[in-house]
Amino acid sequence: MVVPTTTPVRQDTVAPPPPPPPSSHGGIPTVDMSAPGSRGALSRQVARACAEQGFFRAVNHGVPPAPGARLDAATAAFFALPPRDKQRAGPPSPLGYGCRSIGFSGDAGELEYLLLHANPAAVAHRARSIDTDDPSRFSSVVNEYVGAVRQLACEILDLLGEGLGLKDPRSFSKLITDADSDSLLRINHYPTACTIHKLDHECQCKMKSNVRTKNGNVVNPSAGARIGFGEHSDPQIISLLRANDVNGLQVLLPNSNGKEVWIKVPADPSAFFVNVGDLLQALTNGKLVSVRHRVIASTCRPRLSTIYFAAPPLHARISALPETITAGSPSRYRPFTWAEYKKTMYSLRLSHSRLDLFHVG
Ligand code: GA4
Repeated sequence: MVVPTTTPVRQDTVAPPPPPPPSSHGGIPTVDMSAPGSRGALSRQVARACAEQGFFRAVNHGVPPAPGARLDAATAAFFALPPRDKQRAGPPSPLGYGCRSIGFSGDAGELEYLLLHANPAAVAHRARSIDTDDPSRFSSVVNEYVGAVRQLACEILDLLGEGLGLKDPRSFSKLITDADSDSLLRINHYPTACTIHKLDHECQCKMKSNVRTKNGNVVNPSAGARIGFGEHSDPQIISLLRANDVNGLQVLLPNSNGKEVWIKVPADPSAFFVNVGDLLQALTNGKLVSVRHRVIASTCRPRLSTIYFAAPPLHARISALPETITAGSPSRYRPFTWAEYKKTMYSLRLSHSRLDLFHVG
């Protein structure tokens, strides 16, 4: 009789192979969206990056460069306008043109920006104050970009749904393709140190480097680094950022000793940087993590970044998907609507860990 030297393994008990570790870009996981290999391996790779870092660089993502280049040209032309012309699109309410001031609680950064609702009717309305010569040209440039980036966001969310083994892998993407989706597009311009001072002077922007809150506290002391956009997590489902070749983005990640450290993200204009938002953390019962990040403005080169914040409709009810709840990991957050979450976030400072307020127990 021949005695087998190893116990045969039954095929149906074999666990799927672990995902290949994403390659690294200065410590930042990189996912090649067009790499040869199975969709299963790709979905596990995306899920792993979103669970471990809440952040990754997507390369070979399939979004053609032309819509981004057209949007960059249109927004750079806007930021080059005299301050008085830009102010026609402001002040931010929170949408519109903003200079230094962020939100309503006294936060500020070394930047100017355009914050737009991503739906075409809202874009058309806002375009009238942004491109007074040809608003419909500006709208079509924005809509074309949003269409292309939303498609990539859906693809990433579907891969996440598959990687997490959801019964309906489209659960996440359905929230952002809803006609009433509350997604936003933000274009941030971080001018050089001397340009922003000129801007302050010309637009008589009351916000200087030290900004005081209602109770008189200094909230953005400019000791050392120029804080372009202070530490925060994105509230929505997922964010896709594309920027020019100027560094500045940093993410807060645990090092090999488990201590959280700021990691500099090397610029890559051809890539999208993807980060998990608070809602995705809540929907997955904390399996995916919403990463804290910030931008340090360069003193000598202007940074231009465009971020698509994919969000559900205001009335969408956010609660952990059943597949993410087990006896050992009960529901961590109480259900809430996106409208309720938005109201809370606008009452708080940028750096607040607002999802903690929805934690049960
Ligand atoms: C951070 C992510 C997005 O830029 C943003 C920001 C929003 C705003 O600028 O109006 C907020 C901030 C962001 C979270 C807390 C609140 C709201 C400023 C602020 C202090 C557009 C978003 O959705 O949330």
